[in-house]
Amino acid sequence: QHCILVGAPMDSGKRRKGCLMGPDAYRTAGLAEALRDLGHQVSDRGNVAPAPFTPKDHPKLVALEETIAWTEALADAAETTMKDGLPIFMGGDHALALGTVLGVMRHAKTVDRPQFVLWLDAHSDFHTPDTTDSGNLHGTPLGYVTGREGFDGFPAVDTPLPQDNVAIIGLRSVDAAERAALQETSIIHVDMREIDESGIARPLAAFLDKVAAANGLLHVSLDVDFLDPSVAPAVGTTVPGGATVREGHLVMEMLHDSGLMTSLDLVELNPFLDERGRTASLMVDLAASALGRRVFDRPTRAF
Ligand code: DIR
Ligand code: MN
Ligand code: MN
Ligand code: MN
Repeated sequence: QHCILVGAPMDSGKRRKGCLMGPDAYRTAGLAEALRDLGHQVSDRGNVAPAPFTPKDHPKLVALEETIAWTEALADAAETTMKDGLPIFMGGDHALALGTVLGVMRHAKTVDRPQFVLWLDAHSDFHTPDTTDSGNLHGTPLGYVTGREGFDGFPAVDTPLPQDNVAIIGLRSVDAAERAALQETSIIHVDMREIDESGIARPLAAFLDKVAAANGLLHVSLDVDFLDPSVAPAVGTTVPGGATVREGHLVMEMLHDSGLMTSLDLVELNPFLDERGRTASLMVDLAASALGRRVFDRPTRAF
């Protein structure tokens, strides 16, 4: 496979700064080398920059104009790189997915295949600029790409992502407005309780079967806070009770076995909050599992 690394040092999706160091942390932690060791061709296209913008003060929203500018640039970058291989977007905060998911959706339309999105996150990121309490637009990308209203000034989402094509796994922090909206949708939402009760493989396998049956493209958006803070502390929005290292690898290895993943976001890493790059290294190991690193081959799925 041709893996294309794209740096997205976007830091405008929330108040706390530091995610802009994410792309270089992944480079330092050896993401390209890890993927090459698996036999992949790897190119690093450097970092994307936002389109020009003029910041304005807003009573609630943080860095709206900058976030819109990044969305435009990243949508273009995503659409372009999808033609050439499997893009891995090295974030940057989760607001980068406003652009990357829009871009992969545009690409999916040109190849006439349905787009699916797997969101691995403690949070549902289903706000709109109207419903957010924090004003942090990293809490809005799933609202945007599924066509919720209120995204004035952002690129138009001509063909929204169907709710049925989205699964969120790892949930344990959902704001009241998101919860109310989400429960009205057909978006698959798997919380930590369901993972505790049934295991993480079951809901993931069901979703992957759905993607395969539709011959879909699959974008995976991995938020560092999907993982438990004890193993992945370098993120500004830690929530206790997250996925274990083994659950993370299981998800990634299943994604590889499925052969379905066509693009990947690595988001919310804030290297400033870490010691010795341990969270970056874990994220690199997870990405390697998604691209084929394994202990033994498993020719058939066990469930
Ligand atoms: C939080 C989002 N619900 C908010 N937090 C996120 O600010 O609206 N953290 N996405 O990763
Ligand atoms: Mn998120
Ligand atoms: Mn999150
Ligand atoms: Mn909130």
